This record gives sequence, structure tokens and C-alpha cells, in this order.
Amino acid sequence: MKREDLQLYFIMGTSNVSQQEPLAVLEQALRAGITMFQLREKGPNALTGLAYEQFARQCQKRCQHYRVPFIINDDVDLAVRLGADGVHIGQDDEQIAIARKKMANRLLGVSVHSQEELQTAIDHHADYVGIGPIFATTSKSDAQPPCGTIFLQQASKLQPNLPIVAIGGINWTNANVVLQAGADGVAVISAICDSKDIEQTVSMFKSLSRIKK
Ligand code: TZP
Ligand code: MG
Repeated sequence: MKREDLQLYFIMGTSNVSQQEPLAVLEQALRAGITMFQLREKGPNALTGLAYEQFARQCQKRCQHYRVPFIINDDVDLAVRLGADGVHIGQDDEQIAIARKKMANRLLGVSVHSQEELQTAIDHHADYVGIGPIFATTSKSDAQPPCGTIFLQQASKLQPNLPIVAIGGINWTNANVVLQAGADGVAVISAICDSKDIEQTVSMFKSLSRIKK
């Protein structure tokens, strides 16, 4: 994968937005320059079945238009069926080995929280790993406590060739901390979903990552 694609990784599901149509939020984020998108449809009112699949296809179409990789959270079979660019799985989702096999040469991202999980992800040829929650987050109901940047720093030093994205409570005022700690980019939900000016928010994030380079 191109590690620059992790620069500003936007994650969204229909429950993350209330003021606007989810697709309108995605469209604005894409137009403003997000570099990767993950559909993460979770929560009590999450779309299921056909409605979920149709929504996923609409998101995919928009990502294709902007040539931004379209990633699906957890659902490896849907990712394969849609021909998504990749899937992102956690430690509780479909086992990494099975996901790797099903995704063939498409992207596989894995959330890791320890050296052991990091090594397992590498052994199974994950394309990138996600590390977090770095800061406190309200966007994931079962999130672990914030882990800070120590493990992120260790992982980026130990695995300089592995693309790493940091996640959890990241906004444009604290993003520098994780970029300095070695992340290739930031994955965000609320920073974009709750923004009153998505174009400006995206620009601010992107100017930070340019400073790092
Ligand atoms: N995984 C770890 S924290 C998190 C996920 C999906 C939520 C990130 O959302 P936010 O709003 O950017 O803190
Ligand atoms: Mg998961």
C-alpha cells in the first residue's frame, strides 16, 4: 500500500452523523481531501442486510470517484463481495489468517494494542496496523482506556517499514503528537463528523502532516 494513504483516514457509519446526511458528509470529506475511508456501521441503529449493503455501495461509488481507497470494517465477506479496496479488523473479528486469505491482494488493516498483537499482524502480512485509542474517545462504546503514544513510538521504531495509523480522540490540535510519535497518519471519526466546516478541518489536518514530512 501507499503509506501516504493513511495520512487522513476518515471513518464513518450512519450513527456517527446527526445533522446531515451521512453521504453528504462523506462527499464533503472526499472533496476536501481525505486520503482513505472506512465504513464502520455500528451501534443500536446500524443499518443491516440489504440497506447496509446498498449504503456501502453508495459510499464505495463516491470513494471510487475521488480515487480514495474504500475500506470496510469487520465484514470480510461484504468487502470481498463488493470488491472493496480493503477490510479493517480488530482482535475480536474474523481471524487475521482467514481475512488475509479471503482478501488476497487487497488491503488488510488490523487494530493492535500490544507487541504480541503487532507481531501476529505482521506474521499474517497485514498491510497496515491501527494503534489506539491514543486519547479518550466517545465514538467507540467498547474502547479500551486511552493508551497514549508509548506503544505507538515503540511500534514505529521496531517496525519502520510497517504503515501505522493512530486512532482515538484525535483532532487537529493533538494530531501533531501522534505524527511526531511515528504514525503515518491519523484515523478520525468525530473530528470530521462533528465538524461545522469539514473542508477547513480536513485542510488543517493535511497541513499538519505536511509539516512532519
Ligand atoms: N477504535 C479505537 S478508538 C475508535 C475506534 C474505532 C474511535 C475513534 O473515533 P474518534 O471520534 O476519532 O475518537
Ligand atoms: Mg472490529
